Amino acid sequence: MKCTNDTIVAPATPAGRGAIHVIRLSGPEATTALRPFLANGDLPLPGRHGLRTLVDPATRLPLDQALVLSFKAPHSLTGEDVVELHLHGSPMLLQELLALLTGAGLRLASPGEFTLRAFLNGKQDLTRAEAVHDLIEARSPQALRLAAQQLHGGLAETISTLREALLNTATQLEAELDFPDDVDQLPQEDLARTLDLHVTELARQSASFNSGQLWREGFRVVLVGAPNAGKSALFNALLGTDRSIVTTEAGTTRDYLEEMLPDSPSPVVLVDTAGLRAADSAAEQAGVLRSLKQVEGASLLLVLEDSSCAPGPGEISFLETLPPRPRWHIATKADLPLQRACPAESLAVSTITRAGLDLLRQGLITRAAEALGESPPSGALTNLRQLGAIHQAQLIMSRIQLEMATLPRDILATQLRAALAHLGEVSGQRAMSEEILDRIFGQFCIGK
Ligand SMILES: Nc1nc2c(ncn2[C@@H]2O[C@H](COP(=O)(O)OP(=O)(O)OP(=O)(O)O)[C@@H](O)[C@H]2O)c(=O)[nH]1
Ligand SMILES: [Mg+2]
Repeated sequence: MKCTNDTIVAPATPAGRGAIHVIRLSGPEATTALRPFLANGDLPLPGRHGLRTLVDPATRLPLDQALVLSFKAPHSLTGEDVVELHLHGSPMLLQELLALLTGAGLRLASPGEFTLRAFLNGKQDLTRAEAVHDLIEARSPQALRLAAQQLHGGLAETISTLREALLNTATQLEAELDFPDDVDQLPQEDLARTLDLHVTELARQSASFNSGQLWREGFRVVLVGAPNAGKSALFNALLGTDRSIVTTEAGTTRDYLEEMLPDSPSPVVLVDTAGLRAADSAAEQAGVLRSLKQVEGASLLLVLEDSSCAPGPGEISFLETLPPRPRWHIATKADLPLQRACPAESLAVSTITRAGLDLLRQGLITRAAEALGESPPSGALTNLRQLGAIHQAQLIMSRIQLEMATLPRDILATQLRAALAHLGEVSGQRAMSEEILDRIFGQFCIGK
């Protein structure tokens, strides 16, 4: 069990030379532990900052002139006593000071531990904590906007509205049971209508995951086709770099590669995959399985066919059995003589003459923009953890809906409470296991 009431310390800025480095301390001993490091021993008042000379406590030799910020519990980021040291951006100084602080009894924080404490101390719900992580990790302006909206409480509010509605129904049923003389029983048809509304709202919320993912991860364009169809060459041509290996040998690409389409106003992620065929070797088979996994998560499939040769054995049937995803047929190697009848709607491209490449690039950008829409979806789910919790609530609600006529109302009320608990997991209102919290906060960087 991780200790949550000791005092932790960590750098809050990336390592390396720069203008400043920030070190954070949080916990009951934050101010006491720092005092020996101050030349004249005085900290700025809580909520204030001040320039201080930092010294080595043993030798009293100066270490740096630092801006010191002090916060008193509960009025701080973590809800605990917090001190921030804004130092000059020297990696050597950072290393030395951290060694002295940990030597003085402070514990080096684990990744995300400051945010975990903020969550445990009720300063931030889980959706906002996850938004901080998404904000830091954002790879596109769209991902940044979505994270900012979630940080502002977009998802937390939506979940709270959903919970409120379910809670009203649960409370009505419980009141009927507890005070049968004072509270009228909700007619069966009204209850059915209310449950329908809850189920519809939950379905809407779970569907919001797709648009949330699009804004967070980008529009995923997966290049698929037989070995040697020209996927890696096209991937490189769209990126403008030699990112993927291209050879005349069939079966060159084994693992998938992904990169953002450069200079695209909407986030487009290009994914190069291993060629699809009934592979002989275990390594190639594993590559094919990975390609199929990528197909599952695709926003759009670019289905490539080499127009300069006849289809290989089983090639077309392999492509036809791919899961249903929006697709765009591409006839590759358009600079060579045509040797096969590609689908009529195919776009002919060549990485040698660059024919069709601008059209393809523009088409991808347009499709991505259409899929994403103008503004970030309000209150959308953005990760699988949140989606899992909503799915659990949906499962229970669908069962209640089906069995409503036969289930006694006290059981209905208990089931509604169970669905409510799952909704509470989204923003962390329900007690969470240490394992789940570790999984969430362990993705953060140290010092966050
Ligand atoms: N003439 C011509 N050759 C091309 C074109 N695109 C790719 N090639 C050639 O086709 C061969 C296979 O290209 P790759 O891009 O490696 O094919 P792939 O689909 O990635 O193949 P795997 O990784 O084995 O699945 C290479 O020799 C390329 O140089 C093109 O537009 N025109
Ligand atoms: Mg390849």
